[in-house]
Amino acid sequence: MFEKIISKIEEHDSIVIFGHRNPDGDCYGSEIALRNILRAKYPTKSIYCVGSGLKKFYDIIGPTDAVIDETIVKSLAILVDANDLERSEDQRIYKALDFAKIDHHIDTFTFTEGPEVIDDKASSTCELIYLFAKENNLEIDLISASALYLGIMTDTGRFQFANNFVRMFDIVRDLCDLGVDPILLNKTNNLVPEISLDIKAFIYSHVRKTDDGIIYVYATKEDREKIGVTSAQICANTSLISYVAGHPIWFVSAETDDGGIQTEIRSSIFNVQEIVVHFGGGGHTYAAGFTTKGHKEGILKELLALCAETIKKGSN
Ligand SMILES: [Mn+2]
Repeated sequence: MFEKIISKIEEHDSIVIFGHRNPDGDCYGSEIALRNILRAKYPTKSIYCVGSGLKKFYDIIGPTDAVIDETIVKSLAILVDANDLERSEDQRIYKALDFAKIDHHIDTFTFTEGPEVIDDKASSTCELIYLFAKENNLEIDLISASALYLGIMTDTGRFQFANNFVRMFDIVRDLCDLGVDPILLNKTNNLVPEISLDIKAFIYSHVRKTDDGIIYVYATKEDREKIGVTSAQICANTSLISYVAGHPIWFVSAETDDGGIQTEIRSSIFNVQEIVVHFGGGGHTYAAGFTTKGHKEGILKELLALCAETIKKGSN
């Protein structure tokens, strides 16, 4: 499955791993695990990963690397957990010498720079990194195992969502066998900053509903500034308005600093990935997101109309 990726890796002496903006557990976990696994196999190559990572896990899983431009221009860039270069958090990816990609988002056919492995049936990119290691007989050390566990745990909503539960639990079992401490990782993941109380208070007091069955929250830039958080921090809270009976689609939108709108949308039964594609977004069938610019009221109206249409179509 990963033959083309491994031959690209063998071609290059310098490799930099990139992930998406607002990195989550799967993005950060994939980057760290892939870096460590490759470093162990190729001790003479220079191998790094970049991006802001998840600081609360640095004591357990460790930080990403500071990499200078001169390194990137002579490196193979491996993009993980993201559709295309545009979604990379570190936009210096465009300067790289060569490219490869490993991802589990629904293909948007926007990565054309090199070989890629996409499996949108995989629970997480971490699951794919695990399969990559197994296929190539690469050793998974304890930190990499912890990083992979983190990605699988978070991207599956704590083992709730998967296409192949047997494969997912087989992998998780093996990671536990390698010494992963699920209680520690879970506790660390649960830890939230005090400001999350203000975000929750805002979300719960600004819920809007439509007759079509949509539940949503819209935060203006002023709303956000009053709390002192980013649009990404607001949008990370879709689970607070999830699974309300009679409301099969829910989303959280927040105005960005540069005049755009960021949205994270979820559904229990409808394909919301098809909705976000209209706004240049991507993701998974039941969990997707986008950031777009334009006339704010117009975007919200269009988004609500597309959701209503999706519910109506699906209910017929
Ligand atoms: Mn992911």
